[in-house]
Amino acid sequence: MSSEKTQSGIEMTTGSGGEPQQRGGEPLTTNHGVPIPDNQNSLKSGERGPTLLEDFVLREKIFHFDHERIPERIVHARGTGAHGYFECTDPIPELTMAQPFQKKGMKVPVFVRFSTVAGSKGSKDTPRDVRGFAVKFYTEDGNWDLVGNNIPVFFIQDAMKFPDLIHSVKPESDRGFPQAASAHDTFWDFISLSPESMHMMMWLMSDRAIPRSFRMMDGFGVHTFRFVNASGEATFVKFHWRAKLRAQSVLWDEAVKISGADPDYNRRDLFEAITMGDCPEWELGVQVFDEDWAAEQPYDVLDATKLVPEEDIPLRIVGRMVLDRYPDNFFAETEQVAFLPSNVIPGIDFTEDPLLQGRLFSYLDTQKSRLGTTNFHQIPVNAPKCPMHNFQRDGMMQTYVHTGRANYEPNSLYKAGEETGPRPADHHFATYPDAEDHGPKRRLRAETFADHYSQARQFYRSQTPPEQDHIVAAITFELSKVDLDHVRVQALSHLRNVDEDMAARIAKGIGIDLPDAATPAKAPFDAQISDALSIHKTATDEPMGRMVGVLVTDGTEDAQVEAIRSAAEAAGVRVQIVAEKRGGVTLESGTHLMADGQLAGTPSVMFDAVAILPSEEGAKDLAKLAPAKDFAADAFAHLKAIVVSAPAKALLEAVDAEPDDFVFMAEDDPAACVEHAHERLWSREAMVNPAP
Ligand code: HDE
Repeated sequence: MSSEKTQSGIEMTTGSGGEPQQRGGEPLTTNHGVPIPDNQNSLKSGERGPTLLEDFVLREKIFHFDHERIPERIVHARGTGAHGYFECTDPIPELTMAQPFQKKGMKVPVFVRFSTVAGSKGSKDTPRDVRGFAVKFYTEDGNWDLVGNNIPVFFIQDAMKFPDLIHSVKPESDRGFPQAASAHDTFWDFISLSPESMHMMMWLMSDRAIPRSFRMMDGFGVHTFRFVNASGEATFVKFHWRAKLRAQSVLWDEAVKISGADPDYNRRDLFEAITMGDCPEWELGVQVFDEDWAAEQPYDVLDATKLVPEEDIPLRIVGRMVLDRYPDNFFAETEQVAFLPSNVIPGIDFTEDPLLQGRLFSYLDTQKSRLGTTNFHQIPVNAPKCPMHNFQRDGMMQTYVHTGRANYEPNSLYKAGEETGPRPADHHFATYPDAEDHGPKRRLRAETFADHYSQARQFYRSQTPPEQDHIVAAITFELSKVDLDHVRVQALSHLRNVDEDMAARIAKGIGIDLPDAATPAKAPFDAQISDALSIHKTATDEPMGRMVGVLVTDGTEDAQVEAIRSAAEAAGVRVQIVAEKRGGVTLESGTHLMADGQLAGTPSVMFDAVAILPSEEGAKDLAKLAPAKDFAADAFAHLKAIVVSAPAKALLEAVDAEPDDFVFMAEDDPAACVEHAHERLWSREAMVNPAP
């Protein structure tokens, strides 16, 4: 923000985009700069008389308010964003001339938006859903948008099917529900009539679809792109964002309860982490391969329902991304940011992936309907940070004041110095001249796209047993929400081709007979197990970035709280104090401890691990409170590490929580809740919530 005097001496206060800022204290004006005396009362004829039409102050205020909302994104409506930077750690000029990858240590500013897909803007953060992971790099060669997801494959192979896919998952058209949910008839109907979706469905029914935090989520460019180097040589490339805190998820029962306790769970987490200086970070890995290698694979690299296993082409880490600044204004930045997969820069090019090709049109098109003008690129968050020149002019909401006479090319006026003209360029985006003869025009699906089950099977079989249990439980839950029998049967007929045992467990869970298997377009094969596909097998062994909840009462021992706090500080773990009243408690020593959350509004689902530290008297009080019992029961059912003071054992007993390896005595090991904050005791799950 800056303050400057105009020639006439008027002081202008502007933000980074040149927009007016309200700092408090300045006289209020209309949008046209007229100072106004009163922003609270409309202009009336007499003290109790009618409001006058001439009140332009009132009319302008209401007029602007009436038009504050813009259409929400047709998909990915609910999201949150942040500014940051990408830093090159391993330059790859031999592979690409893309500017972010040229020099070690070179930093490029980025804006990132994370989102859910199906829900409306006002829905919750924790539905079972894919998460968007869209990154805008503001490079010296223009904006490059890597518009990805937290799942490396997609439901469909051809953009032609996208409107149908989205119609099927959105609230059903006759009744307008369910909101932000895939567990309903129309979605499963579409899915089970589109077997190409089976691989993506395995991911969607896995824990990947209920991330603990955006900070603990990997991202993927999904499509195969092309890298092009300065000599014009191309290779195929796939992009992966790998979270520094590694991927972690919540349990389904937690997700359901979090959506009630804090529908903004993921958004708040990102905001708090960044504003507290705990800046989230990802590595960017690339998988690079050539056309010959691609031609030998049992799948087509142009098919977005397939991934390239990391065991076959390991990730080469080329940089890191840090998000270090939350937007100043949610609407101006996060809501108005417009990502375009068609935004590529010299060194990055598309492939013939038919899903990607459709996206190249859709995103540009949708911004016009969402942001209302072809000039959406002038909105500060969308504007390139490098020089930009062309002869496109005018249009709604034109904010540039183009000067000079020539608004066309070729022109000779430029030479006369009246117009700057296009930037002289020996460095520019040149489409990779794919020389392949693609044959006659036809509407069809390539034969090489026909195997719908092998990678779905590979994903399922690469999971640990608890992860497989979660997939079985998720599909059982979803299909139990499906009312139409034939849809369940259709779905199960495909699931049999993925894994017989999984399908049998789901059928048992629903309580129906296993139908015949669907006839595959191409017989699946057993691909090699890929550990990289499992969250559990690639999990972190550090609790950094997690949050511990400490439930206290009057008389709680100071030393126990202190031990947790100091262990947490050393480990980069956050601690929140929870008490019956927000005003806090008086500890054993007589010290007052303020609470960060009121017990009734801060259930244990908000934390990765908990400590329940009541005094003798406090434990008796807690035993009478339903939220206290839920706090303990849920922490136990959600397989978390629990530290308890001796009196709190009674609370555990009251909720039938049998102490096990993840229940620790505060007298012995108060910091255990910090040490195990990134872990769950999976063996407890069979006891408390067995999968079918
Ligand atoms: Fe999108 N998608 N998409 N999508 N998508 C949109 O563009 C679309 C697909 C993704 O935070 C829309 O600006 C088509 C794959 C993200 O602003 C829209 C197809 C992947 C975001 C659109 C796909 C994505 C969007 C709606 C199939 C992962 C949010 C608003 C051909 C690689 C971006 C907008 C943000 C948003 C179309 C498939 C990711 C309608 C036609 C595959 C992260 O244009």
